[in-house]
Amino acid sequence: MKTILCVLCCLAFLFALPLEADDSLANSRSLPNIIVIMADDLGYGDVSCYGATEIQTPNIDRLAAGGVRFTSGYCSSSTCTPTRYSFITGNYAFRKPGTGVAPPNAPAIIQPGTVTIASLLKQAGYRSAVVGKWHLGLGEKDKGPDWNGELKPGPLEIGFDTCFLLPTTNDRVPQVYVRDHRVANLDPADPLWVGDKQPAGEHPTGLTHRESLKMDWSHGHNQTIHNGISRIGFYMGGHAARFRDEDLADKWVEKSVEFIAANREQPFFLFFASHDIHVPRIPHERFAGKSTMSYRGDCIVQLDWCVGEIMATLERMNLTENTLVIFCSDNGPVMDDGYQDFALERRGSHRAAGPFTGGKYSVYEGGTRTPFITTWKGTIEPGVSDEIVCTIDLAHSLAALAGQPLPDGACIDSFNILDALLGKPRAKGRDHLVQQNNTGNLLGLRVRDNDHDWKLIVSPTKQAYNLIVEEPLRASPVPEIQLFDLAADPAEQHNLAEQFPEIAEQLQKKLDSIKSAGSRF
Ligand code: NG6
Ligand code: CA
Repeated sequence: MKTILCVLCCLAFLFALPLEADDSLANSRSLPNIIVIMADDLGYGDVSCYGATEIQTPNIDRLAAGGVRFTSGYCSSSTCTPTRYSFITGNYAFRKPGTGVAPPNAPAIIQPGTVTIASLLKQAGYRSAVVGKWHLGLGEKDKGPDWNGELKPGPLEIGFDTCFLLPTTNDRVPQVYVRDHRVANLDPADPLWVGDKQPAGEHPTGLTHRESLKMDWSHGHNQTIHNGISRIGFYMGGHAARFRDEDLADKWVEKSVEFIAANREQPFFLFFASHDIHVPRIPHERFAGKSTMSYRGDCIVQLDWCVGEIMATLERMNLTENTLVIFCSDNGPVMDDGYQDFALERRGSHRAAGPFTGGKYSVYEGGTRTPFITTWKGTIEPGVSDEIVCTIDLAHSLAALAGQPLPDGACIDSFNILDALLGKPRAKGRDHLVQQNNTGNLLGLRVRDNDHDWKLIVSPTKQAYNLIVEEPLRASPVPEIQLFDLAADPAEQHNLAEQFPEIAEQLQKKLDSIKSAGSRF
């Protein structure tokens, strides 16, 4: 009897094993793939589904036609590094000093051990990749990137399984790709040196060899020259590893397609971090002249092509019904951001920030209210939503989608607005949002209740950059406290702070309490 029981137990155990394994596979497979496509410096009015008429973006428009197009979709900051920091950590960047635009030799800004959108999805069984612009630093604190050695910590130490990166922005040195922990194609016999001081001896720069440049600079951007373009910062060596600006978009698509193909059998998370339409705007030759708006417009066409390629890849691999795609931007638009690329001269009647005031660097709506589209064939009902959603909410919302609770103290400014992102009827987005400039010394607070859509702007410096996107970049004087009624005045033209001082004060108190306690407490 004992032997029979023992044999039965063993048999049961043997049969149970593969069943359990199959079960967990089935569970993780039922999780959708997630792709976040983040454009760079793309304004609310820069794509045709948000009203642009001087340029057509058929692939982005197709996302909107098949998904939810948000009219109050935001990034959390009006520059790149703080928005990306918040997207990845779910925390407002103003809480962490050192999250402003990262220089070429910046060390990793997000420390290993931080709960991130990638670490949360990894726990749920996702394979994650970031492909494209990183701009969140690489390497150890006080040391920065070891360009000729191991580049860590970086994305792989905070939850991503693999990465293929442009380390900072392409107007900053160096022009090399980083694959996982190393500069790709680096020849050890020609080491890469990166610094902020001009090297001794003959070193052509945008100042000394200005006449040789294929795109002239307008402010800054006059240091080391590569590919006929002078940059911010200096570098030498690493010649075999250097890329051509014209090839970036193709490379992001190629590496993303590789990642999707390799992971199609299991849930994956791809952060497609486009460099378009940041300066220097150098599209591939096949996109040159494809818009009426010179380089800036041609880069929008190139960005739209990338979106089309990602979607075509999903279709080819039969993944559209199992993939949530989110399209967003890292900050609002700017025309002349340091190179003479005729963005202003050739803009025609185009309004890059759409109906809004301000752009990149400002906390007026144009700085952070940007295109924001979610699509998932068969799950998301197409439509337009005016719910308030922000890139900072993706950490919490996507963790919820993957069934991952947030650990205590993680993602303190990130809301679970998954239902709103999925366009569910009557689902609510946020009721308030803090908008910040690069360093967080200028803050905006949008608050929505049943009766009002208030916006408070606090500018201790009494200055705002890029207030009118259609004019050369400059600082304009503004009052320290401004209050707008966004429902009646979306363009933030009528300051009501003196008319409704008690409301301004109430919003100021709310802002102070968010600053000290976190958004969800
Ligand atoms: C600014 C640069 C600008 C751009 C920006 C970062 C100058 C004069 N301006 O300091 O060209 O690189 O930083 O842009 O150097 S972001 O989109 O990555 O935040
Ligand atoms: Ca940007």
